[in-house]
Amino acid sequence: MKDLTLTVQGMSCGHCVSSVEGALNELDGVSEVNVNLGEGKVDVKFDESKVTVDQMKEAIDDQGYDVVA
Ligand SMILES: [Cu+2]
Repeated sequence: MKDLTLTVQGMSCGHCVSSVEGALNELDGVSEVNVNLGEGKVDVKFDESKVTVDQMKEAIDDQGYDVVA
């Protein structure tokens, strides 16, 4: 299990938080998602053998938000 913090731009309200959380939780291998709206940070706990960082970035991107780091 690995921890990662992504910096995401464009999240502005609770709806954005649930969109990002929902998209990440749908991925097999993601076990925990925590969005910090004020800081624009997304903490994820995931299984490296099941899901890649790129897949998680893409899932966030698909919701209309930019992963900048
Ligand atoms: Cu929003």
